[in-house]
Amino acid sequence: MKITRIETIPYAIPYLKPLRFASGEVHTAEHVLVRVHTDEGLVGTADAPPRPFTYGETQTSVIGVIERIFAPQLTGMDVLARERVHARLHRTVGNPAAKAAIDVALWDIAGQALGQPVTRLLGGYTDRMRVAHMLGFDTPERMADEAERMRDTYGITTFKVKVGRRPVRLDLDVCRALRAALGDDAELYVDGNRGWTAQEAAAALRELGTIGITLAEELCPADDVLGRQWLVRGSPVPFVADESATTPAEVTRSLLDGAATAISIKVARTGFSHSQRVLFQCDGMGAPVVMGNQIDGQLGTVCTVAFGAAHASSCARPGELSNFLDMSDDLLTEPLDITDGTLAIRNLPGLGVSIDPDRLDRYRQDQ
Ligand code: MUC
Ligand code: MG
Repeated sequence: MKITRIETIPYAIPYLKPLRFASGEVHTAEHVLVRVHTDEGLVGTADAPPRPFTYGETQTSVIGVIERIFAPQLTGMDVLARERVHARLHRTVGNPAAKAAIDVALWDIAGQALGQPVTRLLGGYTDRMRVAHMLGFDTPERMADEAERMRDTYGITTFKVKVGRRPVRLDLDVCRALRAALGDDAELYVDGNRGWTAQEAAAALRELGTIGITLAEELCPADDVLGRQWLVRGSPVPFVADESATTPAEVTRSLLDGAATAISIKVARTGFSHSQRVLFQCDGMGAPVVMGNQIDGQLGTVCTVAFGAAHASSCARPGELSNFLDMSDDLLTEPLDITDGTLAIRNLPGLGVSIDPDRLDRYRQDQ
């Protein structure tokens, strides 16, 4: 089966409330729907969420690199020859969301062709994951209200709290308010998106120790090499690399250099193939992983749960699978359903998704 065409459709769906964090904010999901067509009529689907503030990609760059560089190189190639496809893709540096979307779409086609869910092809470990909800910047009261609503409505009891503001006490007040509102049973962890210095982060970690957190993510820039190593050495909880370790090689460097002791895996930036490389590397090195969220809609979330549930180590802790709840609408025909704090895989061939044509017409920006 051969690739005949790669279609890119820009679309925009507003958020009900913006997600704010130390390195940026998102008001509208301005993503690109990627469809890989084949000579046997199967079509693979994937979502590319560009994050200019983190990886430098935009909707225009995703469409440009796929149309001008990747599609001409991949047209005519065997859908199942993923290693060869990746060798072509990686002649071009960067562009993680564009490359990941092509990889995901190829796995979707493989699953459809074999009549098996992608999650089974990846590893088939279990059928669901516990969900962690990501809380963007707001006042302590509003963040605590949101967490309580997520707990009461969806049964979610794990929260990733965005931190990295100045003064540092703004975020410490939030964490205290969350602990008071949710009690001792809730799990809290923090993500600074590089907003603090190593020194600010070290002081915050001392306070956070009394509140009780389980992970600390990107509290200071990894490029502050010595400061970051010093911080990670003294951290009382696993220190997660997210945007500073986005390729298998960066993950190795980060773990060996002491810039992190745990890794966030995002299917939106490493697809399924390279997410698996990262995961197996972490397994081999004894580093825990978190299934992260690149502010994904439902299609991206289907991919994250498919990957997370496929392996024991990727579902050992809750995955960040709920931020699509903040979107005003979505493209999927069958919406995702979080119950009892868990999200189930789609037990259908491929990714098991279909795109609602009316909604795509409403939100696409190219017509
Ligand atoms: C995260 O974990 O940092 C914020 C920006 C992005 O690309 O992902 C989010 C969440
Ligand atoms: Mg992060």
